[in-house]
Amino acid sequence: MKKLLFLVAGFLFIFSAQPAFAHFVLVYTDQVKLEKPATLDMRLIFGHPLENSNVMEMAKPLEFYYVFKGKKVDQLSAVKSIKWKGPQNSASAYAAQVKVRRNGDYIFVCVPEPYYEKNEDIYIQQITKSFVNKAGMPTGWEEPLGLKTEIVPLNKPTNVFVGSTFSGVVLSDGKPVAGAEIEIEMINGLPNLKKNAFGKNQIEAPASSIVAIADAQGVFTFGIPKAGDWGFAALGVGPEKEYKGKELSQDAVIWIRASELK
Ligand SMILES: [Cu+2]
Repeated sequence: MKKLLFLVAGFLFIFSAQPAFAHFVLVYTDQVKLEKPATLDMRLIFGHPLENSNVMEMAKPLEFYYVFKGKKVDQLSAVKSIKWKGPQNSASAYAAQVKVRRNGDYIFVCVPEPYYEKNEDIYIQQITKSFVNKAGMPTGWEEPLGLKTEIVPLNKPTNVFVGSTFSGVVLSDGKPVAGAEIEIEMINGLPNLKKNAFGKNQIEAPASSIVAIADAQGVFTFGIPKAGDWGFAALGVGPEKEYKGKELSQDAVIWIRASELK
């Protein structure tokens, strides 16, 4: 009996020791609404954006590209290794300079190498999308890209306003995922691309994670309470469940930019 109690206590300890906040892959650039041709200064980072705690090591992504009017434009050769600083540590991340000339939607996709999470003894792979638009012309932000798993936006992701809502559909192998669990975070410490560092927190992170559950059609909605970059991570929804003999959580992540109506 004593032994059993010990075991139970041990399990409780393990579970309570889990971090309250999720990991998020960030595909970040300062300006997502462009007027003129530009070279985007982009960063690929793996961290805890709301808590703004430790930054995690990121291996070179397996894929990095954008989709413009249905065409995939590879950007992996533009990716350079950097160190990214958080308030607690620094870790490997990536920078890329991406030229944008034509008007329309640029949908960026990062497919990272699965990350081994020691605390849980599992691999995590977050297939991540973010959006840039030039000249306000819509050219397909609402289209699925045919990724293994992805969140398809139901609101224009570069033009969401505080006090309105954002909805998305969670897809795995192109099919809606009923009841998907979605963790929601904003980038609390604004990224400083000159210093390659997160800034100071703008708000106090809530004591536990913000979560939405998708309905039977795989749709979720969230009311946007503050301007900034909001990330949505549907956990473990991807079709691949195993990597190197261990459990794989293949997640779909989407980033949107919300602003205040003035
Ligand atoms: Cu973490």
